Amino acid sequence: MPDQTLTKPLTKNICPQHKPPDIERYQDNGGYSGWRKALGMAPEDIVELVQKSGLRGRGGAGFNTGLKWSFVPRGKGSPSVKYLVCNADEMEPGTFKDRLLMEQNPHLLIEGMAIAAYAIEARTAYIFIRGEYHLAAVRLEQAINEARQAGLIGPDILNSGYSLEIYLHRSAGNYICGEETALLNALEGRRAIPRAKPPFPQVSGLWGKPTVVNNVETLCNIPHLIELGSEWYKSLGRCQDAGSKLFGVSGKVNKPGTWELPMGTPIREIIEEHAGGMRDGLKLKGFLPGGGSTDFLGPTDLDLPMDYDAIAKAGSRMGTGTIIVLDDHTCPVGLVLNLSQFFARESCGWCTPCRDGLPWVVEILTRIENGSGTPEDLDLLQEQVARMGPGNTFCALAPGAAEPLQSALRLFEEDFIDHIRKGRCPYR
Ligand code: L3W
Repeated sequence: MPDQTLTKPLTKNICPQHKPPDIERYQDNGGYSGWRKALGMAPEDIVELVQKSGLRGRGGAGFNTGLKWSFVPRGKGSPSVKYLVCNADEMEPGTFKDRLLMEQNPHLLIEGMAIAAYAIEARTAYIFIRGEYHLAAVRLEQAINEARQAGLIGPDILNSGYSLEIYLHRSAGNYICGEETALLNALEGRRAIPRAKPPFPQVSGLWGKPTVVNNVETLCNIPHLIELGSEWYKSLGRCQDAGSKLFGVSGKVNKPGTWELPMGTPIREIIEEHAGGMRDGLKLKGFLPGGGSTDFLGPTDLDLPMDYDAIAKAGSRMGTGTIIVLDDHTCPVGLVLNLSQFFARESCGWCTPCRDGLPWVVEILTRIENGSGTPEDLDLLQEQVARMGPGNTFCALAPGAAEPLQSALRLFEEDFIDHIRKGRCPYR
């Protein structure tokens, strides 16, 4: 059995309401030992170890992290300049997990970035952070300075011959900046619109150079994984997916929050035990398992484990792992309208289905919610869902925005019809 204190490797140093550990306390608790170990390993071996561990990207898509790193060209004839970018533009509705890590354990992210950059042979790394995350930015700047002063980043790290600079870049602010290629455009000072893929950033990314973009939580998994190995990491999960995960719950539960739990923890356990169950008198009507751009699931799905494949099999996505609970006193039409307003406002306007489709969806949903909707509006919404689907847009924003809408139309059809029939919102 792994050391009990390390079954929660990401949040082990976190004490809410307190300052994060400075570099001394972080190192006293074993911090930077993963980085010291990594510096004695061949970069290719680190990539192989991470790939074997089964770590999947925690930003929403769940792509195998080591596999992503393995696409970066290396060896003779490969570009000498490569980049690592940490995606800290956390803005998915209902998602507040990366902020916790950055504010409360910034050195863990710096250490994970150092190892990842070394593994892909990058000598420059950026943290692209959401503009509103002021406290996290201040604490990260401080951690970067401390790590540089301690010789753990900067030139010729610990006499290894390897050098790395880490820069913090504050986003000007827009959800689309979190899409990896729009993020790269923003970093280059261009308009933040997504690029066509392929080529994927691992081959042609920032300024056309090989670039790996990883989410904050993904990178925070790396130090312990390197220190304790892939078998240890796999053993943390309660399912075929490896590791621990920050799961969150928002909505009308008793204790909304974020907790580090084994991958594969059943949804019921997360909502009932960790989030304290539904508030008095309310019943769970449905939930979005992984942020605002995932499909609704219903009460019969509560015993599913939170793992990528199980949730996909049930018709949704684990996304960021942050559950939004819908109770039986909250209007599902209003909830989907609220999400659609967000996605419409945050669209970059590059593709027609997103730029024009989302405001149209908002218009129709507003009509229905206000009591002037017609049965034809439901057909119009279905048409929009089809137009915004995968393959019709440059990036996942519109297809993601379509997910809660399409599943709400199916699971809560009666509610939509009731609004139209009664000519008002029955929840008001
Ligand atoms: C090489 C291939 N690389 C995929 C890489 C790709 C990227 C990663 C995931 O959207 C989701 C989205 C949101 N060769 C590759 C390849 N890659 N195929 O793998 O790629 P992809 O395309 O599956 O997803 P994505 O476009 O990165 C991310 C969802 O996350 N989401 C949003 C979260 C938002 C936040 C936030 O606010 N910070 O986390 C929530 O569910 O809808 O589906 O690196 O290069 N053949």
